[in-house]
Amino acid sequence: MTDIRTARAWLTGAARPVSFSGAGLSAESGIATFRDPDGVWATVDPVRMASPEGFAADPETVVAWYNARRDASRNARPNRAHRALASRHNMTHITQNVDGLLESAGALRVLHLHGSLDRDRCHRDCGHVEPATRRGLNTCPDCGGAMRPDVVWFGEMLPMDIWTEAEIAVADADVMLVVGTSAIVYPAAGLIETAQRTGTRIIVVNQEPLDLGVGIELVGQAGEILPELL
Ligand code: BJW
Ligand code: ZN
Repeated sequence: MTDIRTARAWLTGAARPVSFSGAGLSAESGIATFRDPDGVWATVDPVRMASPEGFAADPETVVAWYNARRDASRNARPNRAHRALASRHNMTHITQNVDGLLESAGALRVLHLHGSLDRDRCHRDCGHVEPATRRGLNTCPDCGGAMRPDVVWFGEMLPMDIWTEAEIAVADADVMLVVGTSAIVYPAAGLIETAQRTGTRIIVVNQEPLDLGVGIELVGQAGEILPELL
C-alpha cells in the first residue's frame, strides 16, 4: 500500500483520533506562519512581540500588533484542511493556533495550547479574562493590572488544564495526525514524543519534510492532502 492509503486506513479505523496542528494549517486561509521565509518572525522580533519582557518594554506596540493580527484572523475563512479535520466528529483537535478557524469549520472539541486571539486576560494573573473587544491598552477591572492578549508567550507556562487534557487525549489516542507545524516549540512538540511513547500511530502532513522519523510523513499542502485522507 502507498503511504497515503495506509494513512487513510489508519484514520478510517481509528476510534480515538487526535489532530495536532500548527500555523501551516491556517496558511491557506491567508494567515502567515511563523518560521517560513514569509513568516511572522522574518520581520518581527519574537522577543519584542511575544514575550513578557517585550510587553513590559513596550505594551502599546505589542497590543497594536496583536490587534492587527486579530483583524486578519477575523477576516479569514476556514480552508479545505480545517473542513476535512472538522468532518471527523470523533477527533480531538489539539492546536497551537490562536485563531478560531477549526471552530468556524465546525470542529467539536478543540484544545488551544497557546491560547486565543479572541480573548484578553489580566497580565497580573488575577484570573480576569474577557472577550477581546476593547482596543488600545486597558486595565483589569478586578485588580488594575494591565490587560494583554490571552496567548502564551515565550517563557510562559501553557494553561495547565488544557495541557493535561491534551496529554491524556494523545496517550489515549490510536492515531495522531500532525499538521502544519515545524514541531520545534516546546512543550507542545513534546506531544509527538508522548504519542511515540504510548504507541499512538503518527501521520505527519507538512509542506516541508520534517524528518521526525516517526510514523508516516506526507509532504505537501494540508489543503490538498487532508481532504484525501479524511
Ligand atoms: C504547511 C503549510 C501548508 C506551511 N500545509 N504545511 C531551547 C530548547 C528547547 C526549548 C526552549 C529553548 N529555549 C527556550 C525554550 C522554550 C520555548 C521554546 O520551545 N523555544 C523554541 C523556539 C526553541 N518554549 C516556551 O517558552 C514555552 N513555554 C515554556 O517552555 O514554559 C516553560 C517554563 C516557563 C516558565 C518557567 C519555567 C518553565 C511557550 C511557547 C509559546 C509559543 N508562543 C508562540 C506565540 C503564540 C502567540 C501568537 O500567536 O502570537 O506560539 S511562538 C509561535 O510558535 C506560536 C506557535 O503556536 C508556535 C509554533 O509554531 P508553528 O505553529 O509550528 O509554526 P511554524 O511557522 O514554526 O511552522 C509552520 C509549518 O507549517 C512549517 O513547517 C511549514 O513548512 C508548514 N506549512 N504552509 C502544510 N499549506
Ligand atoms: Zn487583574
